[in-house]
Amino acid sequence: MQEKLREITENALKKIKDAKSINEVYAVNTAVLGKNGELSLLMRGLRDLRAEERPQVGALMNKCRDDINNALHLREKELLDEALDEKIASEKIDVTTPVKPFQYGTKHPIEQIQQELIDYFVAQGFEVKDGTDVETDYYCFEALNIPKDHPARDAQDTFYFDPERILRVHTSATQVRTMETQQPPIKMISTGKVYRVDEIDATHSPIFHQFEILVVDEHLTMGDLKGILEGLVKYLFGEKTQIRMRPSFFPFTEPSVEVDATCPYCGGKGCSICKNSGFIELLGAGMVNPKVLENCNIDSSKYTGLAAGLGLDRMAMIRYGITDIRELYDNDINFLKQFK
Ligand code: FA5
Repeated sequence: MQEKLREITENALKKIKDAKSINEVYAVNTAVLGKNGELSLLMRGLRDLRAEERPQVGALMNKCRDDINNALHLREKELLDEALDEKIASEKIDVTTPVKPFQYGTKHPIEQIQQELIDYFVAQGFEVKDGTDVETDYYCFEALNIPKDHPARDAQDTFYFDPERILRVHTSATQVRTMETQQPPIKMISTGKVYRVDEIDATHSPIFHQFEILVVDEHLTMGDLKGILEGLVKYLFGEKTQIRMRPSFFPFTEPSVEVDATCPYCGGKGCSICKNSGFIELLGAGMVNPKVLENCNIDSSKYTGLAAGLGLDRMAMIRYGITDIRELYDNDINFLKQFK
């Protein structure tokens, strides 16, 4: 039996040493130490030995089993380490490999113009006033001299939560909120999303963006308004740009004007962008109606105000030659990344 034991052990140790894979190691384990393995079967024969032989042979068997077990674990660890080393070597990162350039987004054209206008006016001492998208009928209409039955409401119909709470139709609501809480002199701008029940077409969107200018002080005139707007169009479209004021109507300004600029594409000669008129429509403006000042507790016998409001979407369309407003809302990255 001792001879057989030595033979099994030597064989097993050799096979373990020669094992080239973890599976070969596991196979030796099963063949020798498994339930029906060679050594296990031999150990079962221990009970057939004479009583005085059993302790010595038993101890030898245990030693052989331990030697084989240790050899198995050692070889298993060696092979696992080798596999890990190979894996690490094969996965080495080549830091010199050129990487794909990271795709940075670009500022949306509306955001670009909005930021440029904010920068321009803040540099001239205007304060940026925040408004809210959800407004009340009072701040959007009533306080701006547009009572419930006024026809001007038709052109500025909006979305109602209830008869009082609405989505704001213009940034002019922020004028009222500012004048209510601040006495002149006031020099403010306000910008953001506005909403109207307008059919979608190439120049109309139910959600669009406005930029509002308001100055209230003593002795302000249409001359001051013209000066501010001339400075603005020259900043946006170049020094040679001229403005033209046409009489218009807004219930909250008196007098009111529509302001056009000489076409930045043809310089006023006439082209397809300006529909051969030489001018492009830019914004609405006027002197703040004294009734609006009084609604906000500002003394209209002492102070006058000038105001202007423009559509940022239309401004972006003019600036970048975009012919359909819907392109500004399609989120097509290839379209948007042109406007860096
Ligand atoms: C107003 O909203 C006035 N609050 C502007 C104003 C302010 C006048 C201060 C006087 C003093 P209007 O309804 O014309 O005015 O809109 C202003 C601009 O918003 C328009 O010139 C146009 O550029 C833009 N606009 C109007 N409706 C839409 C629309 N559905 N989609 C895109 N842009 C629009």
